[in-house]
Amino acid sequence: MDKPLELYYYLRLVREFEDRLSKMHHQGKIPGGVYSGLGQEALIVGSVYGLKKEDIIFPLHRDLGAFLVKGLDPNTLMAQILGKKTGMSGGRDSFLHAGLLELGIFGASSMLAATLPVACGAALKFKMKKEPYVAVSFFGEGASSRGEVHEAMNFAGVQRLPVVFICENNFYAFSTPQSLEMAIEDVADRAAGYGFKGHVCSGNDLFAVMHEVGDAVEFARAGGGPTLIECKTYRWSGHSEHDPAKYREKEELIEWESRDPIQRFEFYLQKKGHDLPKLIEETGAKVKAVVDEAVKYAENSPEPEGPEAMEGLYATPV
Ligand SMILES: Cc1ncc(C[n+]2csc(CCOP(=O)(O)OP(=O)(O)O)c2C)c(N)n1
Repeated sequence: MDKPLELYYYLRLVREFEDRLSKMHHQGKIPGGVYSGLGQEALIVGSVYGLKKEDIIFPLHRDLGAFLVKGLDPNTLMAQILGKKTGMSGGRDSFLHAGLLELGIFGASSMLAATLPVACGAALKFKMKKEPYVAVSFFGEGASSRGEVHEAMNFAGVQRLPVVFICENNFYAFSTPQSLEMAIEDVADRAAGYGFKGHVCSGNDLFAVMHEVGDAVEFARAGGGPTLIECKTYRWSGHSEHDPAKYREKEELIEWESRDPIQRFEFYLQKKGHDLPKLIEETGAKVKAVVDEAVKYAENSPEPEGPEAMEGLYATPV
């Protein structure tokens, strides 16, 4: 598949997957929370698409799409979300905390931003072993107020670590608006205090994200050190499926929906000469089939046996 079409496929796959999860949540089929990233697809696809398998990503609760773009089988992801034995953690927890190191995906911790210092640890290992890989750590603007973010960025700056910090600024941390989260406009400004560059870009513009992240990854790989990239975006849904998001103005949501990152990319594809209605239909059918198959696979997968919950808790004595 040529690159723009593959990017389009991922944008549509992430949206279809999350859309389906939202419906399944309302049908009572999902044991756990669903934190939709609808509207934020470009920043996820744009950040993860160009990475190597050995690069490690540290996604958070709204970054389900990152798993798909990093190469996780949609069947396995759906099985994980439904708590089945065939999921990454064999049914031991929800999507939120699972990772898969073979694919360079580190599972999130419940404590927001607790993975940023871990990303620095991974980056330090790359640096010490002279491996040409990069750690990419995602977090929201709400999480950016936590102390661990300061500690991680300070350490990354001092050690010139190959890490890229990606702040998904969607202007709300649950119901708290950005104006009550911080006294500055751009989280990226904080990078200066740690001795590295901070850039702001539109998280709804796939190419803008790809350029910023691509440059930062290249810089980190070449030994230049960390970069902070702030992607301005918006989550169309509430914080989670149980949040009706009444704290936002309808007009604000409509404005951001009109900045749909996928429609924007479709416009690009049309300008490139693609038959857009045909492409929309064909890609839609393709991603629907992938998600249908994932749901079927997950629903038909076995539940874990009770006693298995005790496995893997302690290291096996040598
Ligand atoms: C340390 C900590 N405080 C609070 C929470 C509860 N919590 C989970 S997500 C969230 C909002 C996070 O907002 P932000 O970081 O902006 O990311 P977004 O959800 O907007 O993507 C909160 C308050 C938590 N998980 N960890």
